Amino acid sequence: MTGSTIVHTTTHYATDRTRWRLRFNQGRQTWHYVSEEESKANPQTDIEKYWLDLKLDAPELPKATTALESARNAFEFFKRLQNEEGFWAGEYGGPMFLIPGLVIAYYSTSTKLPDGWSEEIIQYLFNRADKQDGGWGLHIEGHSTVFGTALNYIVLRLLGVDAEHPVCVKARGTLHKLGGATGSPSWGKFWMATLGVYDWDGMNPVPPELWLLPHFLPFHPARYWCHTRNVYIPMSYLYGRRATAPLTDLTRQLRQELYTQPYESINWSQQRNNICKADEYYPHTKFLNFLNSGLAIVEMFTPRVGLRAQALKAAYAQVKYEDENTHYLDIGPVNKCMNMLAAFYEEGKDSEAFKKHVDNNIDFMWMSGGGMMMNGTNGSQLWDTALLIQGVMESGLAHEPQNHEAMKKALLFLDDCQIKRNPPFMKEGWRDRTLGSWPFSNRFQGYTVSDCTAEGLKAVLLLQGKLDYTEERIPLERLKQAVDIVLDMQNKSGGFASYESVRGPAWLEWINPAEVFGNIMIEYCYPECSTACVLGLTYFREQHPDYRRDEIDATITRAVKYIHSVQREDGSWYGSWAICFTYATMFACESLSSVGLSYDNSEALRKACQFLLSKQREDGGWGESYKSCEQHRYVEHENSQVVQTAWALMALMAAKCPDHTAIERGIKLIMGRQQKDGQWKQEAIEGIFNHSCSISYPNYKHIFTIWALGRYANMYERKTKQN
Ligand code: LAN
Repeated sequence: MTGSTIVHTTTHYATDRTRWRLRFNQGRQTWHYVSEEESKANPQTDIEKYWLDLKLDAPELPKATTALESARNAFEFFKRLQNEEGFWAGEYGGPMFLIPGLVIAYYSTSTKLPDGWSEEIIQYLFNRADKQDGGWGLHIEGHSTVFGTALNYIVLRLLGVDAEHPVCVKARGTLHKLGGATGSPSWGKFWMATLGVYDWDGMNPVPPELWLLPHFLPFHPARYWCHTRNVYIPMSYLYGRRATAPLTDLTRQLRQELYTQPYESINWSQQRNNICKADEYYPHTKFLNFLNSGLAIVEMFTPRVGLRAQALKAAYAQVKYEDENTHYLDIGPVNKCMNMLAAFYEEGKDSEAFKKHVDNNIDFMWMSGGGMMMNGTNGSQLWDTALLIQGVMESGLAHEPQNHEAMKKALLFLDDCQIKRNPPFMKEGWRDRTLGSWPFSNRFQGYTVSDCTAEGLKAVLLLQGKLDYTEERIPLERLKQAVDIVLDMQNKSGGFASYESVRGPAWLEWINPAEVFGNIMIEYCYPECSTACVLGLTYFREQHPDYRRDEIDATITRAVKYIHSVQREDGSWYGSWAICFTYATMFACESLSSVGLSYDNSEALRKACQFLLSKQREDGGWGESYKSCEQHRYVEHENSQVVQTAWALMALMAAKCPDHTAIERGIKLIMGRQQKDGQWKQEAIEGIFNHSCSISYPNYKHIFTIWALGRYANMYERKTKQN
């Protein structure tokens, strides 16, 4: 195998942007680089032009003078981006550690990238290199790290960019200043080891034997957070068999380019715990280091037969369950690429499994005006669509005739997107039920998420129950299934976690080996997820008061108690899935308000309002930096942000904060930033995960603005509420 022949070498790092097409198929969203003839035959749609930053002919709208008019203009624009299946597609980039897994997996398996990918991935990395030092970070807004810089440097080189290209020279300089690739966090060490440019002895062991342990042990991997568990399954398999791509001229060169000393002179076993300070967010505990030292000794004497062979079988069986349970999409892009590599080593290049993996990678790739990225999931279809519907409903816009079609189409999508089966390998793969739930993206990926199920349920209840022009697409039986799922997911604390209920003890975090993320070992409860569940159940109870009534009542009470219990001294809530205190405080206020609490009768809501009001800026807006999530304290962004202003306003209005002037100033800021065609421009990144990594929710600038403006219109501009 000669690596250099597989991914075609590129000299022009761009494609003809007018030839990209976005296709939809039952919730899947995939970009294709089509031929010139095909491109001519099918002109680009507004959706494609919008996401590619090409000019789109959205007309200028009459200037909005009220919040309602502003929301109406916004939806006029945003409707253009709804597709024929009824959902809103979108970019979901941000993390900078995803593309490397993909490109390394393609290179290691001599698989050719589809047309246009190579050029546009290079484009993306060129655009995202730090303007000052030329490196890359953990995510697009982060400082340069070894993880980001070493791995993305490798990507450029594997895709054919010359080592002496100015972008590579600059990035390499930064990598060396940071101490070279030996200081990479463990996930980077892993990918480099599979490529053959880092020695497996320099990696802390990830023994596949973990899968042979009895389940009653509190540290059994089935108890980990499903994302973490699904990353360590294929990682343990590939580690356990030291799966390494054959050396090529290029990887030989990389061995010399990535380090500050000759490759041959590196003392690998000393690199296991060498993590560059710029990368480290969650340092190893002493306990983990102690454990790893022991495991490293055991590893030296572990033969590749006997127990290890059995363990590899057990680990690969788990890879297979995950693949089969998710139509080979997998829970996320990290395990997707690892499972693809595992399938290659275990089943071979011609296997069905490997081919399915290759075919489905396209679901994660997103083409943008700045090049091609890998999304954090295979999209945010359900999430964005369900939230938007609620904004449009609350604003009353859903009743206006020009919006009926859009609402009907959205309902079709919600119908399609609900998961209608349990995972085929549920028990074996340690999965929970999925029948009746809604996922974050589409039903093929098929993981239940607590709040996505609840938001999907809310959206359906609104569309089917509150509009006189929609038909009942989703029968009560299926709504009950969703309620069953939600009821099952509550934890002892009363709170709701993300994908599953909490399965393992909190001390498992002591063995968090990932260095760059916090709180990843087990599920935790979140005010955001808990709120969605409270409201989902509340909406359902209102329309169907008899089904599991006592349990629903009790669940809501316990969840609200949980939300009260995690309010901070200053009146805020810490947000885990978007930035940060502003986001979670909005959710918490919604919960409390849904049980009849308000500024007048709740100390918690008064404190929440005071907190938010204390953060309002001169210009009337709010702006929080992603650093809040890292540092667990409110950190101001340089500028106020439309999205966060909308969140703060939604919270204040939910709490019935009496300070109308403050709310009005916020609304003015949002309206003032609206463009003539009704849209808002992209500002800072909105989302976060694992306390350290930001992620984009570009549709939020339309969804939450419409929602906040709509709420304002109802509370202050309209005499009577319409819904
Ligand atoms: C997501 C995206 C959506 C998000 C919400 C629904 C918004 C949230 O309320 C619950 C948690 C969830 C589902 C979530 C969990 C973690 C994800 C999947 C992500 C932030 C998107 C990317 C991230 C995933 C872990 C990225 C891959 C990285 C690893 C550490 C494996």
